[in-house]
Amino acid sequence: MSETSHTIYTPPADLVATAHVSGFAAYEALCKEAEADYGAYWGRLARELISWKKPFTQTLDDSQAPFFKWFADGTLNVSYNCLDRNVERGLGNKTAIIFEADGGEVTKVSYSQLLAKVCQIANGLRSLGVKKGDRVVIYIAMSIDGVAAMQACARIGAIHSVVFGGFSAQSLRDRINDTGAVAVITADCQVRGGKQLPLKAIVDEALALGGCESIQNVLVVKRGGNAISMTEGRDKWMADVADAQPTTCEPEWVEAEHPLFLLYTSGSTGKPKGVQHSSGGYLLHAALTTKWTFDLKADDVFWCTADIGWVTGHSYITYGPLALGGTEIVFEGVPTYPDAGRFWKMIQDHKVSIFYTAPTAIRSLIKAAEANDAVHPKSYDLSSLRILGSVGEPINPAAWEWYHKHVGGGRCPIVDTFWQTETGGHMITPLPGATPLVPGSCTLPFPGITTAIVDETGNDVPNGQGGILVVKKPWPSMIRTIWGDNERFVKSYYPAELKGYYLAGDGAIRDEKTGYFTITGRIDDVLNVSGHRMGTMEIESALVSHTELVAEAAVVGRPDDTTGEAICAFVVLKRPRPTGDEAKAIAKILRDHVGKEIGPIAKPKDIRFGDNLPKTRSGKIMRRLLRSIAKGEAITQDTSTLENPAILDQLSENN
Ligand code: 6R9
Repeated sequence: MSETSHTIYTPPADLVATAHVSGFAAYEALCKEAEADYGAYWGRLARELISWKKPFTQTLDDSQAPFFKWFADGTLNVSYNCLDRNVERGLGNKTAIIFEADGGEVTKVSYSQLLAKVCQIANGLRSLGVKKGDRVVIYIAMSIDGVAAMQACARIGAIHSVVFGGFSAQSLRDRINDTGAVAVITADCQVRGGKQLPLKAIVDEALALGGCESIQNVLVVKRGGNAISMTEGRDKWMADVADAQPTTCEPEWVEAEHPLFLLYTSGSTGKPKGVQHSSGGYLLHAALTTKWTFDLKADDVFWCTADIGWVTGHSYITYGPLALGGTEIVFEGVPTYPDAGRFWKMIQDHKVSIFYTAPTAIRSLIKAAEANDAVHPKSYDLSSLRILGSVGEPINPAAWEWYHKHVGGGRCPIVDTFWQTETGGHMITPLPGATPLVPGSCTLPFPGITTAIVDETGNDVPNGQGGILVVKKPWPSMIRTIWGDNERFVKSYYPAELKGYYLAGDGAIRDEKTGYFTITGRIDDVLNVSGHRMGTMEIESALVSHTELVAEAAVVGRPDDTTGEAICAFVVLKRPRPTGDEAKAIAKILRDHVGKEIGPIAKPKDIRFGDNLPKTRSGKIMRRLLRSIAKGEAITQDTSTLENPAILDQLSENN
């Protein structure tokens, strides 16, 4: 359970004076406008923020709920909205992206240059036969090329699916297979923390695993110049495909509901879900939240530290800031290289004014700063900052206060933004010039978003009483379906007992007096490790796929000071229970195996071996007991249904 503090921070007067949403009354007025005529509210904003090729005549179509449609008879192009439109309104020479490489080299591109690059890639993709509706998997590190590749797909109506560069060949294969992609865009390598890590070689490995027969082309961006193998007929250098192409490219005008991208995320079963987003509704919310939550203005320098492999990178790097004609940072490296002052140095060097990062990064940088003044924010000039943001997991009040005081100099509001891959953009968040802040609370719903807390039957629970977080009405940037699995979409997000509300999968509580929301954590079998969603079942399947060693495995989370939650695995081997050095050696083999199956982020921190797992008489694993053991707590729960009580002592021993 996360706690909230009781200190209240009111928005700074100078910010209130100039903010897009200025003062709490303005926030309330927007909420009222949405409540009074929901369709008209979203319709107004969709006309104001997006250029439509063909204007829509209907906002929400709920005739096939929960398969909602927004702005369905309108047509647009997302890349046109992010690039051409800005050039047309005179921002051609404005810097769109300031890219800082791992080693510190800086490259800037203007809106005109980015548009030209995107057009060349788009033309290159078209020349290879990639067309509207085709899926393109992007497996590349943080780069201008990565953002441009996504925009190029959007330009020709191809549906991108970005796979985070930390995922293994097996995970990449599974995603390529599920999307049925025709092409992969990758790089020869990625550079992180001074090291080159392979990308193209992993694509080769993924494709060799089989099941990726739909792939016709692999396009490789040159990053490190490392030796790679090229398969004749299939693999091409991006430069050879794109550089000679014209720098203009007619956009594909697509219907608002045309899928813009698929992004895989963990659910409570083993198989990741391909979350499908639309073009019109998604772009609207990405742009609108960037405008109101971050109060983005023409002269801001915006920096979202997320990777484009996660939804935060999609909405707040590739789409939102560009749709508004903003200037943003794209950073290739890691926060601790060459030292843990890197973020602060970059804020100083680039005069960043809006900074958006994850609690896990803040917590690890606090530790480093407390140990070494040289990497403490006080050793840098951070006076350019005006707004700070947090995303991905609950931010504990102590980390919030530190972030506010030492990074924000006590002047900058922190927007603690609650949202999900499925929601496309912010759902519950303060607006910096409007909402008084309480550390540990994501405060109130974004105007027009109808979050609520209910019980198992969908009835509202009173403030002060925790429950299930739902969204009562559909909203423009919501998930449209799980790619290829409408049934799973309905089951996961619109369970029959919840009265047609969207089920977020998180628990939450509202403050009795203020109605402020605090997220209390997932209510399903999904863990949040350093802000990354990991399904316990996914990790369990990875463990049992080591068929030589593993008979059975159960995975739970336990609280961790830095990463929020840590993965703890209980494993029954096909051989006698190991102890001491043998246990350590096998734990390493299994950790590496999970790294290979899913990716390094899924490696369990703790692996414990038992002769068995605690089970009910009907054979169900009692995870609540495992959670207590993982935390090192005494077992106080009822164990009367447990078939094999002695196993608890054995699993509690550290081996
Ligand atoms: C954007 C993103 C979604 C899950 C979500 C919740 C947790 C995200 C949060 C937060 C508390 C916040 N979460 N933001 N919990 N406070 N401000 O992170 O998407 O990777 O899909 O994760 O993350 O548990 O359900 P995603």
